[in-house]
Amino acid sequence: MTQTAAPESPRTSASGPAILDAEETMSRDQIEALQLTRLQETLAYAYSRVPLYQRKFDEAGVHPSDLTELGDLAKFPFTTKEDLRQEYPFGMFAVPMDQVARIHASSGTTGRPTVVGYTKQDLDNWATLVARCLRASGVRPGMKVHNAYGYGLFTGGLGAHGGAEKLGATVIPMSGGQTEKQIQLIGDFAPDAILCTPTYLLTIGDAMIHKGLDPRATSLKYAVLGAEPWTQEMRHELEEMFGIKACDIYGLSEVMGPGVAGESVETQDGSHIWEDHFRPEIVDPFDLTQTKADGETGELVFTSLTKQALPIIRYRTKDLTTLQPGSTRPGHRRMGRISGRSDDMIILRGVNLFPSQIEEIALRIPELSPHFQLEITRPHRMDELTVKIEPREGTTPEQRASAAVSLRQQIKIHIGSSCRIDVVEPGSLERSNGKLRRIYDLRNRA
Ligand code: DLL
Repeated sequence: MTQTAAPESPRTSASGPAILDAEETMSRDQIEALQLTRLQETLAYAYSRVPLYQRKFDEAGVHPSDLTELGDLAKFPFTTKEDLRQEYPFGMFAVPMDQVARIHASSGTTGRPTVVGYTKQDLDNWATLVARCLRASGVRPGMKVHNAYGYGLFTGGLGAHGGAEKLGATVIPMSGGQTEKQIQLIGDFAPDAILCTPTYLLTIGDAMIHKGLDPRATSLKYAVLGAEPWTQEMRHELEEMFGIKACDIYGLSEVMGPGVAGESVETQDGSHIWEDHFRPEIVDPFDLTQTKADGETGELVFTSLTKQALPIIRYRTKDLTTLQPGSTRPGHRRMGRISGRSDDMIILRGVNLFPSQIEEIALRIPELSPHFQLEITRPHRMDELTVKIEPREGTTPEQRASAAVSLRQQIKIHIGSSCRIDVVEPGSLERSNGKLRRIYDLRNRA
């Protein structure tokens, strides 16, 4: 009897080599040629369809036809979160509402939320770019992906979901929170990869250990982590804890959502920005007219090249980083880790301080977690810093007390600032979409 072989399913290539999009393998020259055409189209499109851009370009005395080379972009005005807030809710949309397929919004803990929209084509491009990131980070068609980014108005959950589906993975749409249930489903469904914030993966790992489970014994092999800054120390800790490879994924709602840039598992050398869809620049946050060269630190600025519903021109991310030449995707530049936000730098009694420095120190003290908040007050005439930090689950009061002493000493030695340490209960600091607000600067009100 002859047997007909079953048709090969595209979902059987879990261990096969990655098949890249044509744009991923373009040379730098090809990318820049594509960027120039797309930039000219985007500027003309935004100017003719969004009153705010028309007003801002006119005020700055520039016209889309002034862009004849990529460097001309520096003549155009910046866009800020404040612009989106002022045009709340839909004033920056460039298409009629019947062409908007989806709306997302920032959590808006202070003031109005920022609202973003997508056409069907935008959603398709977004899924393509997230799929690229996941594939670069080791995820393959046919793998099971546990998605613990929050679903809802936040772009993390649905953005990651669309990319994982587009890649041909099996998505488990768990969303954030319910740590007990996360642990159960990771055990029962045996996912290959997990998508969530780095601090939430740590919370899951700590909770497993607290229950007597070994995170290294799970089926997980890859983690694709982002939505908040994280350090190399955190990567090492999570990779050791779970026996996985952890890669970065970067993005922001105003520019698209997750998937603006993603890291390659074989090099783990920073996220490649998908430059066929976004033109990045680095500018001096204190003198915005100064564009920085590759390798120099400054604020990351993005212009979208293909977006229909919400074209975004020179959006100031406030994220501080560098641009470097591409490695595994040579036509696309890589971003360094985000060292901080230009609005997150604390000047404490004249010393510049970023939350990432505290994270690095906290991770070297085994009894402490990197879940912390910095509170700055000025009760008399001097600034005072209080670090509120959660200890690891299962630590004793004595261990917590001695960890607080070590943390205070290490901050004094490495940063030069004296501070108070307040070790709070595990899980007690407030989170939004799995992210902790790091800084509470109460100096003006104190
Ligand atoms: O956090 C989108 C996202 C979701 C990215 C899931 C990655 C994974 P927003 O809520 O608009 O969007 O927050 C954007 O988060 O400007 C950065 O300050 C920070 N951020 C995002 N990804 C990273 C990362 C999403 N990989 C803001 N490293 C950005 C450091 C990140 N910071």
